[in-house]
Amino acid sequence: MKTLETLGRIGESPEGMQRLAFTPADVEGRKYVTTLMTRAGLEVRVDPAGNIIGRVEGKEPGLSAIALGSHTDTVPSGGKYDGALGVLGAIECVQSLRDQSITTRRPIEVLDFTNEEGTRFRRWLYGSRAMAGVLESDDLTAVDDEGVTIGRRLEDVGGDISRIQEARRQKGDLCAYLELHIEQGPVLHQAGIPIGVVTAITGRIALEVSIIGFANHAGTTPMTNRRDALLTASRIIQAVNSIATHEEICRVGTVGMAKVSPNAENVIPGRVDLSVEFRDVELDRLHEAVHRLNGICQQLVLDKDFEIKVSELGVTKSAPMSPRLREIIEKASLGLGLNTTSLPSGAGHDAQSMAEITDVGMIFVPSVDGISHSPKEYSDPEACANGANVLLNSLLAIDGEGD
Ligand code: HGY
Ligand code: MN
Ligand code: MN
Repeated sequence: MKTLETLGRIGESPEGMQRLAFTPADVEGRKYVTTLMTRAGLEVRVDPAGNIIGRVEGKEPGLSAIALGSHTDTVPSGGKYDGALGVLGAIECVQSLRDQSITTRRPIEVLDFTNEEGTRFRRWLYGSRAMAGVLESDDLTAVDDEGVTIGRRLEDVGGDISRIQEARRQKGDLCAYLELHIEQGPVLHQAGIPIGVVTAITGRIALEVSIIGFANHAGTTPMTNRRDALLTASRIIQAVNSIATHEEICRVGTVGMAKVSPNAENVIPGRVDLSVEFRDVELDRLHEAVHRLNGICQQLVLDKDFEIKVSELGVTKSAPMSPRLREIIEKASLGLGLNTTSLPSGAGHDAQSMAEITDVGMIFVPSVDGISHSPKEYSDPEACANGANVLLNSLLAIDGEGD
């Protein structure tokens, strides 16, 4: 709890956590994590994708490592537990083993992934996708809203875009990846169940929708002679919501960002850029949602004489969790007298990238009132300790496999 509170003060503001990837607060948070890793006896390195990797060798050389991790970047005005609990909980496990002079058979790696949230470049799970070898070409040339390239930002956190392929780990490097995370939803808290064993992580399609109308004088332009980009954008926002609610084409649809130009109260908006994301565990439902949105935009172009561009920024496949690790997490929880339930994750996680190269398992602990990506995000000390203990005992069970 002490390390969570200390990290929770790095990048804290009255509106919540502002420790966005590549900001000075992110750099400071990474320094703190590195100090804790070193104190726990981990050998620390930063890979070309900026991922912080702490490693301690095991008793038996040549065995593949067990990895534990998550991320420490936050969304704007976010909470103190999303990601942080998983990284600090993992360090706590290694620290506890060291305090009790327990050396595992296998090496252990603690991972703090770069830019999991993807807020600035609209490309999430960045560090874990680099480690899994699933970055796409646009991921290497992305430019943020200040016109700075991802390559330049990576330098600020010790990365090197020219060598980013070296961040890739091969299948077999790791024997398992475990991630402790807050649920970020209401299920565990409402049911009063302390541990969630994740079954699968949702898929997601991220889009940019640009509506180009015509900026004109708000006072002199007749209502019948306007191409108001924000008015048309409001119809698209309504459509995104309806695709997921009334039409039930996919599980959720959200417009989280809207950039209005020229953004002046006395100018009819000439252009609006919207972020759109759809999520569902079924990829074909995501493609169907995009197809439906494209149809609605084409109709608006015909009716309203607008230019509307829909560009796909990224598709993230859903990932099933390993049955082997689900059983280990389940047994570790029950062994600690902690009830569990199995549930899917509506949030995305680095574990879904790591599923490309190793078995993955996720441990959820309750989020009070299911709130997350908000300064109101809270998990109580007992929940955090339960999660860390299940993580530690799952780690030991994996290490004891094959005996
Ligand atoms: O957006 C998400 O689902 C995660 O918090 N990155
Ligand atoms: Mn998040
Ligand atoms: Mn997270």
